[in-house]
Amino acid sequence: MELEVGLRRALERGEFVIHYQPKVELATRRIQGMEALLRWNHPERGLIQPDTFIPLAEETGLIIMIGEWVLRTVCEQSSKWQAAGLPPMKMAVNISARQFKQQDLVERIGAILAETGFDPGLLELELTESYLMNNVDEAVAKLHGLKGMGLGLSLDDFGTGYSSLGYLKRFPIDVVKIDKSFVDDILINPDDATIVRTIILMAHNLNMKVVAEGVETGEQLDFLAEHGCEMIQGYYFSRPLPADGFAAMVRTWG
Ligand code: G
Ligand code: G
Ligand code: MN
Ligand code: NA
Repeated sequence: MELEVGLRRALERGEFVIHYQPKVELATRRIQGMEALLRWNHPERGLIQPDTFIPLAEETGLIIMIGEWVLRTVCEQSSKWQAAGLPPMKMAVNISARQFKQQDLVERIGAILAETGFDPGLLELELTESYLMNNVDEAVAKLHGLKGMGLGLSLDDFGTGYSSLGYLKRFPIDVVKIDKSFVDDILINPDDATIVRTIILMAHNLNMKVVAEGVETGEQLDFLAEHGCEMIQGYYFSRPLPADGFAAMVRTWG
């Protein structure tokens, strides 16, 4: 209850902040894009991670307003960076189940793009299979609506849900994100190594690219590179950083 009141106030008082984590393209070692990750800068408790408050925001429906704030904020931030001379980079935003369920999701996102003048080609949505599978026909129609506006679509936490490969081919998805839980033990657990290799093969056969999440070591990176994974996200390159820190990192990057 206290948290719910706090969440409402957090929006009004501007207590949310976004951190950015790079996605690095293995072939070129360049920053291809980033994932926007929400944090709550609580006046007493300090920086709160999203796992603590996103579920409540979902339950109460506040996620709709928070999600729109995130979208608007990252579009504005990205435009500021480009005005300051940073190269255009893809911006990925997480979309929760409740947000995805909105009937007018496509129109709402279109309105924010129009309002901020942001290039839809640079915006990517991270979606999870659990809610796409809930109502496949409706999901397919929405995904085509989003693609029709020029957005990129990626499938987050891949492999952790009840992935139905039969449905996967119906989704116009550009990128599959291999969940950190598979990457963690890639070098010591043969089953995880097999799963990761299989996800990469499957994605490529469906014309999707692959991002591996939670990459922390050079050995993990080498394994992923060897098996054709295109992009890496993880502490090996960078933790999620506040906007200023992210911009500084981009400026000094290789
Ligand atoms: O950095 P990490 O602890 O940031 O993120 C934890 C989880 O919170 C991730 O699974 C991520 O998908 C989710 N998350 C982070 N930012 C957002 C956001 O802006 N919107 C939604 N819906 N989920 C987010
Ligand atoms: O939306 P998603 O669940 O994919 O969010 C990614 C989560 O993984 C965020 O919480 C982010 O902070 C976290 N993360 C990203 N890279 C690493 C990493 O290399 N190690 C660990 N432990 N967490 C990571
Ligand atoms: Mn994500
Ligand atoms: Na994930």
